[in-house]
Amino acid sequence: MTTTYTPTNPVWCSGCGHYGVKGAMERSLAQLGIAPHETMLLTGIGCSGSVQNNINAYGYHSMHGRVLPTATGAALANPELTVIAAGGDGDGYAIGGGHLVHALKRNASVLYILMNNAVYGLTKGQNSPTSGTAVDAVADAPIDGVSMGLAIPGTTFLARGFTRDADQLNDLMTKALEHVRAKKGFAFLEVLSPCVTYNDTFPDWDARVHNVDADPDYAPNDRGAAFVKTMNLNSEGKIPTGLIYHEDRPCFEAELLKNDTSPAQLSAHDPKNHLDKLQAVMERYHM
Ligand SMILES: Cc1ncc(C[n+]2csc(CCOP(=O)(O)OP(=O)(O)O)c2C)c(N)n1
Ligand code: SF4
Repeated sequence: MTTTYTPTNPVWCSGCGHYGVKGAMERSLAQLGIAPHETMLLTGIGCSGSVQNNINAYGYHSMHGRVLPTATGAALANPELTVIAAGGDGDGYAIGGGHLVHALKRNASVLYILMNNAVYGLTKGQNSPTSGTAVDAVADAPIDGVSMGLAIPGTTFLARGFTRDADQLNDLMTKALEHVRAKKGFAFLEVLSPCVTYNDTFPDWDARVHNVDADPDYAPNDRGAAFVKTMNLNSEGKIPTGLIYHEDRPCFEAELLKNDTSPAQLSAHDPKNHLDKLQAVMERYHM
């Protein structure tokens, strides 16, 4: 008997930016001909994380902030899968911030989509690491994912899209998926995806985005120049979008196995050989 999995409809508010992320994800996967059985989508907790319920692929809903280690494990365990991780700015820049830094540094072949709405949507409107000006009464300086990504030496693919510009977002997501499929490592795509209910940033972001893809002098393979340009844009109150940085170097999986691809080493990484250990761990959690 064949079981067909039909994704449910999203539960998001009308006008939520996350619809645009879901649309771009479906469009890019279809354009590249990546089938549902070749795709695994893992997500964090948040309105953003619920995208996992609505994409026809293998799925896993991780604990809040913990999606990246789990996604890295999936990519290492089954290199034939296209592994996509997704979550919000609370998930990825607050509780999961350390994991993001190390995922950039490690460069395993995973696409990470961080849906930035500058607020905690699911828990009803608290300040997030990117809120900046007050959602709550107290404002502090916002984290900038682009500056952070450029500052980590391991970063190989860094981009920022905006759900308002569906074609650009689709293009960036396709490029990011190609990077991951070619085993070039970790692709970090931050998407400006406004929360229309608790912090409607559409008007502000509409006025401030600056697309570096449209600048013929912008060189996404020059980290230093990218830093200067994006920092200058930030200080002018602009938000850089587009392909910010791209570099070719071996991914973590290639580095891990390059010195030893003997059957013993490959077998040590084969999850089928560890089912007894997994069973023992699961037993410990039985009441
Ligand atoms: C360990 C843990 N801490 C806190 C929470 C509560 N919590 C659930 S979602 C969330 C933040 C959601 O914001 P974000 O990640 O930005 O996603 P959004 O809902 O805005 O898409 C928080 C704090 C939780 N579920 N687990
Ligand atoms: S609360 Fe905000 S982030 Fe959550 S579904 Fe509604 S608009 Fe989207």
